[in-house]
Amino acid sequence: MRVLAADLDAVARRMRSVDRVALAVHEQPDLDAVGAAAGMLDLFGQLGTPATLCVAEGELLPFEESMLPSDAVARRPPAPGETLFALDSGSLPRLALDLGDWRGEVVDIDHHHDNTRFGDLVLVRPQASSTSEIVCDLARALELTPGRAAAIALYAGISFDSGHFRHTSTSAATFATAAWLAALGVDVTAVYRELYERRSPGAVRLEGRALAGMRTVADGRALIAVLTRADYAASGAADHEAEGVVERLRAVDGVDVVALVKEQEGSPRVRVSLRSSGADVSALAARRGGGGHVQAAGFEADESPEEVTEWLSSALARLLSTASS
Ligand SMILES: [Mn+2]
Repeated sequence: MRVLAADLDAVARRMRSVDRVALAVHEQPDLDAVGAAAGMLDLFGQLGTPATLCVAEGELLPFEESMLPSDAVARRPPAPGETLFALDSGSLPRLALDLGDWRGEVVDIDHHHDNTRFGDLVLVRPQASSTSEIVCDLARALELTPGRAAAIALYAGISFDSGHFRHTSTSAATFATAAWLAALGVDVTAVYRELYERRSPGAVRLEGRALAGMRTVADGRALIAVLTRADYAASGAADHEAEGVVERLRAVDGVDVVALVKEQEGSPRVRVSLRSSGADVSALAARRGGGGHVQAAGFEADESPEEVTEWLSSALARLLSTASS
């Protein structure tokens, strides 16, 4: 594929001229992926261009019922002749989509610093808080304002990816965009409640187990928490309910890197989430075939939680002994 540098206006121009659109998001889509997709669907709707969010069978879209129009989601690959807008995905294989033998134009819109620049048109802004924020930039370049439902989804996407406006990716532009969305009628309190205050008792119990068993590495500069199937069973929590744990670990004073090792029900056996306040955890994740952002990354492994934890302990001890302190 040709790789062209594209600016915001080039992608906005392409959005105006394209005939038929397939949108795609990364596997295990998060709220930024869904928010960006909802925003793009709304913009293409206003432009009068047919657009469908194409997702592989079995991929769960969070808040799908409330944030995405039901007739805009299809469990199929892109159709011939559709231009594929890939959202929030660092690479083509990471898409929650089996492209099969589909070939066509690809537009890559993302904020991951390790994005492989895979599209015919590439709009990658690593400094953006979220792909949802970039979609808002596109809306303004097109002189369009998202409808209220799309504005809510975009605001939710920004809130989610920025850790509710506190990660280092949160800039003045992020706040300006959030203000713009709030002015479009987003009830920011309602979104906060919906995103962060709907935890189940099981999720809180699960967090308690993870925190109680956490281990310290490198004199407390790294923390590792492990959740096994037994922890999920004892707390009565579902797989996706471990989300708050890494953030809780990260809030500990004097900690540079935190890791959460989660044992899965099926395969891969283990998923690891990494967060840091400076050290490059995406490089660490890449050594195990994973990736992500400098300060937020992850990988998967088929070893036992214990084996992965041992590997992490020594890798983190090495990383923090070489990193400037
Ligand atoms: Mn994102």
